[in-house]
Amino acid sequence: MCIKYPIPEGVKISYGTAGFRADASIISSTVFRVGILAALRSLKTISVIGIMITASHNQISDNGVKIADPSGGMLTQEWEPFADLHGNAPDPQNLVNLISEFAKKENISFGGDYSAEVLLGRDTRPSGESLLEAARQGISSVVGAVATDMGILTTPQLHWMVRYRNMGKSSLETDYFKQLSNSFRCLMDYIPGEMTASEMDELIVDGANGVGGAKLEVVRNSGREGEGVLNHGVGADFVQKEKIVPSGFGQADVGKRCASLDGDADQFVYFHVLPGSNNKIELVDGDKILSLFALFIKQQLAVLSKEDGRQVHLGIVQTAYANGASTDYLKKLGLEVALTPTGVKYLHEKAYDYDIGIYFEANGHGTILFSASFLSWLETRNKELASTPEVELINQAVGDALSGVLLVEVILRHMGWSIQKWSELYQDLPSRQLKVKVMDRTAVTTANAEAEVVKPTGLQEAINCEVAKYTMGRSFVRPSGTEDVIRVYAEASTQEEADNLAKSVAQHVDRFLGFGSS
Ligand code: G16
Repeated sequence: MCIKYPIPEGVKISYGTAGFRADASIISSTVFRVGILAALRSLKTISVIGIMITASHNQISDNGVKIADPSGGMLTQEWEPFADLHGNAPDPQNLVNLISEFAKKENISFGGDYSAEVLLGRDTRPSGESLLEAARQGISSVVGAVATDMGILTTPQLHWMVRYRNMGKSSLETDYFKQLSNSFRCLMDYIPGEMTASEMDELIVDGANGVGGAKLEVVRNSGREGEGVLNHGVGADFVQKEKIVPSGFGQADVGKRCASLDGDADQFVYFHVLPGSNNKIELVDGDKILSLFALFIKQQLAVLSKEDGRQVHLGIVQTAYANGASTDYLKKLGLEVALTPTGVKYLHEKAYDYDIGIYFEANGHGTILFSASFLSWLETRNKELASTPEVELINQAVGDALSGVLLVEVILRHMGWSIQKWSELYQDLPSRQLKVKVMDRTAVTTANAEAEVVKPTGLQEAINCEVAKYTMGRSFVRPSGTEDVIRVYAEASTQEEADNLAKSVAQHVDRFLGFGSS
């Protein structure tokens, strides 16, 4: 095997929250190896696999790679340890040995009747084209494997294409848009009555200067010439963490319904601009999107239960970042709430436990999953309608900002709610998120869905002491799986207290693991 992409001296990139991610200048060798891995996965599953070249919410100089499994979800967690070893295999001999050992263990045979097929997509990052080429070279180094370049796509579009290809359905980008727009129109048409002037208020979208912006016609921060830099002061991650307007928004937008997508359009949040010169916003984050979806589905299920007596197991999945007020609200609605570690790969898996599983991270990454048995029951029940637009609108493969925004718009219209009314569903507890640069983020290990630090010893006790000083205080720390930082989350009864708690916990993290700059 000819290895055109040797690993740069001293570089080790780990498989993280959503694949591999690093500065674009050092990641081509990893992407090449992921190409091989995806072809192996395709041979193993006798299905089409996807590779998405993106670093999502990270700065423009980073890039990365996500792998879509046959269902359209993330690569199975069982293969992550191999991905880690394989992605860092130093020399050609070592790589070949690893592959043959793994292929033997997994019963993967080369040169059989089935040829591996991998769909490739990339976002708008300048490094995307050459990294896509590295992936293609990796794929074609496996005998007979075929790489198909699907072009510049959002991450959820690529995942959707993989899912639909494996279902034997047409899976072009035009099919994706047709499905979303037809089901959106159909659901809007179901809603009785004329729209009032306030309901017809436009939605203003911030495209993060990324691929989501490029896919929309009317959008701010589209990423087109002169609009600004990807994820720089724009996008869902910035808006959710900083709680201020993204670039291109201001006082002229006070009160209007606005949505921000992230850099690869798999996360989204809503907001409205508050009056005053400090550009503050009222954030409607992933927790509130989840609560809106949960409330709506609960209402629809109550109708079904009355009409057909059908009991449906509805479950909610969140992470430790979920605002405490959202979890209280969902529990008060009588819903079952489960917590998993951060990463849609964990939430998605948990959501399969229910007939309908709704999962969202506070950062706006999530979707709704319907079980096969519930869907077949629904399809039989709705056979006179010949379709289930509520299901078709929702991307079952992965969180999808474009599909999610359309679903929010349908539900707000159905409820007759403004963004202000939605935002008042419950009052968020004030919170603050900080990042601390450390020498080695892997020195932090956690337990209990990331709510507790196990290592380094003594850090959890220090956090407990800080939390005890505040009313309704809560704080946790965890290593990011997408950036080289430790993330700190704190909430308390006032913003000042949440800020102070986050700051003092960040100081402890710095004292235990950092450079002593806090
Ligand atoms: C990825 C994951 C998300 C996660 C986010 C941040 O999103 O898919 O589940 O919340 O990273 O992860 P971390 O806190 O470990 O850095 P994306 O949109 O960046 O691919």
